[in-house]
Amino acid sequence: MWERLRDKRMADKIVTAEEAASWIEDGMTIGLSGFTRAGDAKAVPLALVERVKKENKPFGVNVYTGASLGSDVDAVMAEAGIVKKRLPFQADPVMRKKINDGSMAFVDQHLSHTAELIRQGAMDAIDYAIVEAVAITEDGMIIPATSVGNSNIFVDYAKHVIIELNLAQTAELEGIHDIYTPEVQGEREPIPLTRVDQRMGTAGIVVDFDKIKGIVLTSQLDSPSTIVEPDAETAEIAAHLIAFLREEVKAGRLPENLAPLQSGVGSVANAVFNGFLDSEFTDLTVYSEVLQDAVFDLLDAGKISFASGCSITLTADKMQYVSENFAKYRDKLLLRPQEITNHPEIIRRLGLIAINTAIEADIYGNVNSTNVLGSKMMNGIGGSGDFARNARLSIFVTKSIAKGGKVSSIVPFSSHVDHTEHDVDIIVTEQGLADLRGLAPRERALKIIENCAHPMYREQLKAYYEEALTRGGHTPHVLEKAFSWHVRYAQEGTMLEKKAAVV
Ligand code: 0RQ
Repeated sequence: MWERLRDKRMADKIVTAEEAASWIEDGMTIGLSGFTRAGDAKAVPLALVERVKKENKPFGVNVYTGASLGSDVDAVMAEAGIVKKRLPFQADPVMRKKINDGSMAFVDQHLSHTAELIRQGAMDAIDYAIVEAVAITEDGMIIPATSVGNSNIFVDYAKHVIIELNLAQTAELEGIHDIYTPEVQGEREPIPLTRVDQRMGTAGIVVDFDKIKGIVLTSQLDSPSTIVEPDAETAEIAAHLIAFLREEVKAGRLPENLAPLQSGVGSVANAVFNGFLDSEFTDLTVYSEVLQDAVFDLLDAGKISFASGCSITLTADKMQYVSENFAKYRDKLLLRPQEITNHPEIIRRLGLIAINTAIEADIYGNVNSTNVLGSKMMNGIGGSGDFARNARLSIFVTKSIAKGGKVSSIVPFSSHVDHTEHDVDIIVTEQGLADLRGLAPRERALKIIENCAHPMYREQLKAYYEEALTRGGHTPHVLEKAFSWHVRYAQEGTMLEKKAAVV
């Protein structure tokens, strides 16, 4: 243990998870480490739930994180009803249910914004930062585990800090973090990052010794991701995208090793990255938030030369393999705070190719990534907006239909808009790819319908568009029918019109 807890002054601060949890009071705000199941605080939040259950008194806290948590922490906290407000991202079915029945408040925030809002003092101040670490250095610096997320800003601004020192995570993680925190706005210098593999910060989070209230020793690994293997459709999406990128290289708009790649979470995004395995592209770089399985497959295959992210989120087998063989990845990886991985300044400077996932897109290119049928929260916008607005190429991928064809992912009007038509360059489905750059709305509509919609919905979309044209306008719509597809799905269980269903 002492090779992990190298600052001997800290010895007196070791406490049990139960004792640390006893410090958290009703009405407080806690900032938990964790980004897409990686590097999350596990022991203290779970001990807190147990304590509250035993006490059986009204209790609620605001919970800020990097992104989604693993180890059922979100599920258990939501189930116990102790979360008053949660931000900036979650991906848990139990929590989703509470958010959608209105019993829990959720702020769906651009992931790069949380740090700025905390710095500005524009949200409830953090009482306790609870962050996972793999080591505490001789001079008291916190070495995060498999994610950085918002931990640096939580530690900076919290009144107290609790460290969960995880002895089961590989100690080899030390050395892959680059912690850089921008100054307050108005006094800020340009962020000195011009290359994906560049270091500019410290190896860990610098913390005021007196702020550390407790250190809890833990030994639980991250919970594995549940990515579904690529299927025929996601492989087709990848093939369309790679063919497009090939043409961009031929046209001289991209270099042969492309530009730094970003990809969102989920099965589709992972499958798209998998598509690079069989492609001619090499010497690729990644500047993303989540590093999923496919990134490590591409590193192994020698296709990716360097990957910068904010968390490492892997399936069970991959996690074991990567942990046991971490030495071979160490000089090809960096983990940074999410404020930096998702920073508009850097995304624009590096000229990223951003690949994110849509729930639905409309005929003009507005994308919904969050609210099913316009109102039911799925996970959250995550970093997709940070990247889409600022990338060199903003790409959205989705299967053309969902729910066995009862839902078309291309609709007349997106029932919720996360990414406006102004932020969407390319839409790809298994049917094909629509390059929307430089196209006016009326040019976009036909391209999206022809290239991306499923054949079973194409005529129905064309009929809507033709009727819309009779009303005129820059972005023609039949407003009273714009959401009729969603209404039909809610009432009849399918977006397909009856006459079309018979054909
Ligand atoms: O539901 O599992 O109940 O069948 O949505 O859909 O096709 O499995 O896709 O796993 O890639 O997730 C957008 C949710 C896609 C995800 C989203 C239903 C579908 C299924 C999942 P079932 P798939 P994926 C990084 C960047 C957030 C934004 C982002 C996501 C379920 O990628 O949360 O990219 N992104 N952030 O059946 C109704 C439709 C539907 C639909 C799909 N049109 N209507 N349901 N589904 N399309 C994240 C971070 O920054 C951390």
